[in-house]
Amino acid sequence: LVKLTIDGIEVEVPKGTTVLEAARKIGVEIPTLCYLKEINKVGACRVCVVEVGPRLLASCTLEAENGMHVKTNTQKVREARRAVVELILSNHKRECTTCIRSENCELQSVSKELNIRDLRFEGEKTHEDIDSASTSVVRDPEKCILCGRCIATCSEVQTVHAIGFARRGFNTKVAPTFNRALANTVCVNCGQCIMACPVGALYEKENIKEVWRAISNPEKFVVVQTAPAVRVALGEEFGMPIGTRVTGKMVAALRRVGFDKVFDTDFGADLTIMEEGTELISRLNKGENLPLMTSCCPGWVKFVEHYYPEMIDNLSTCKSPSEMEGALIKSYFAAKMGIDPKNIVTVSIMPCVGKKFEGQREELSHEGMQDVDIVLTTRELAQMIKEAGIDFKNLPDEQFDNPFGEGTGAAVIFGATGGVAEAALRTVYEVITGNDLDNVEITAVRGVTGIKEAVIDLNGRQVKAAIAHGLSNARRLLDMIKSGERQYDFIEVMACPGGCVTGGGQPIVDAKTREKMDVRVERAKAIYEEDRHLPIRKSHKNPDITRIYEEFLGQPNSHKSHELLHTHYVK
Ligand code: HC0
Ligand code: SF4
Ligand code: SF4
Repeated sequence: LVKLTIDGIEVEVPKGTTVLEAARKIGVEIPTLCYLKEINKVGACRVCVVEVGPRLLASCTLEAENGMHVKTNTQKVREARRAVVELILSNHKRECTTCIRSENCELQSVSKELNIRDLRFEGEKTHEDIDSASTSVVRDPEKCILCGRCIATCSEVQTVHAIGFARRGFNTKVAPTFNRALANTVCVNCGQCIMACPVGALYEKENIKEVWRAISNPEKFVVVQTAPAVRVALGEEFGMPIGTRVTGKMVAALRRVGFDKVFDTDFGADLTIMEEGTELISRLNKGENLPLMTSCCPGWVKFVEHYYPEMIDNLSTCKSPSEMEGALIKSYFAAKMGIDPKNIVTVSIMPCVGKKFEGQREELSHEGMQDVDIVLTTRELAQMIKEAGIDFKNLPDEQFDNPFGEGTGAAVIFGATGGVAEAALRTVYEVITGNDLDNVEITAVRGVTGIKEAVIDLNGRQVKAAIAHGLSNARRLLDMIKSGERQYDFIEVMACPGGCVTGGGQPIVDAKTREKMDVRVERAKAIYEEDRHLPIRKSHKNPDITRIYEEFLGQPNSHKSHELLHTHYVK
């Protein structure tokens, strides 16, 4: 332990603690911008300066030492912080009222905290074009404050290295190499850079207008489905605490927004378990293309295509749950309703910006129609609800529509890392052994450890599963498999750390809040709570799933299933 004083208050902290962390411990607030817990700690922006003796030092990188006397609230400190922020603002495209991050901008909050009213350094500004070629991520360099949080996320957390600092001095900027458009790089569209950005320099490609247009077109039958993770985060956009479940209110809101049918992607998730579980059993029997790798995360699929093309055949041929459901809406459901599928618009509400890319992949279409036409993020849905003047917090709870409104507990846990594996194990175990699984909660695959493992005994055969979330962990896992250090039968990967609950399309949580709580854990708790509250917790026990096989698909992995629910990625 080391002992120091901050503003005259004595504080004892473990060695290695920074002055910033020590100050927060005793309730002394120090503003930050470039600092992002466990991801970016570079002391670059210097808004967190404190006075130590005669010197001003960045507290986010300053290690607490015995006998240190730190002052955080002196004239010199306040002036220095103000100067830093004024300089940033002098070269910032200040369109606060129309900015996508208005009211959720860390630069705005810091300026307000420091009472910045007029700028002393108004001068030349850098001019850069907006890069909006990507299906998922838009970059506006004129709003970038060069904090480096997105770069650290892309490089360290995701090991994708799609963006970096380019040029020097006044002209420094964050960009892909050779200043290419993000769409033409190795970017996997995970959107984690958006979650790290304190300002409006990175944001999702908005598709709200297309959805309003479809809804107001009387020719179009507009069907919406919502991913598992959306229901545990949407409430945050309306001021509810992190980890609040709002499933029923979300359904009510979607009806009031004007969708003709409100379906649950959970149905697609249960279907995925039937198809992927059957695929796993068949690969285990043949000993082919093992480990079977999940293919429901578009960020992960693209990562494999770029970095591990030799393992593409290990990917499951299953389309993602939302794509499967889209395909069924335009075939089974359209026929049932007597609607020409060309007049159906399928909208997916996802916690993800990569799903926007997925939606447009030609591998995920059928008879010239995309399975999913438009993908909106959780944030975009919240925006639509606000535009529609809906009082979200006071909505009643409503139920999803049939025939794709029934999902099990196994489906809802897809939204947290380990969930797909747990759901698959619940079903595969019962199908193969013929025994009932008494305890459906497979805790070994839960939690935020980077790589998790589980072994399950299937009639004497030990089936080994591994789960990774965050692409740096996925990379470690694949490298261990390639080197022969580890062997598995099944692996689940989600590109986003924590899985979809903390996907790139979810409500953005500022650095200060991220310091105090693990958002992944809080939202996952809500997901597991939803699972516990559902009457059916195994995909193969979903009566709507049984019905669609009886009425339409035949068996899992049948010819019809292959035509509609499976795809193939090529090198
Ligand atoms: Fe996910 Fe999904 S669980 S990818 O993370 O598999 O986006 O929530 O919708 O499709 O179900 C995201 C979340 C989904 C899909 C499901 C899967
Ligand atoms: Fe990197 Fe993901 Fe952002 Fe692409 S979307 S630049 S891969 S963090
Ligand atoms: Fe999208 Fe989920 Fe994959 Fe993140 S983990 S890229 S949110 S599917």
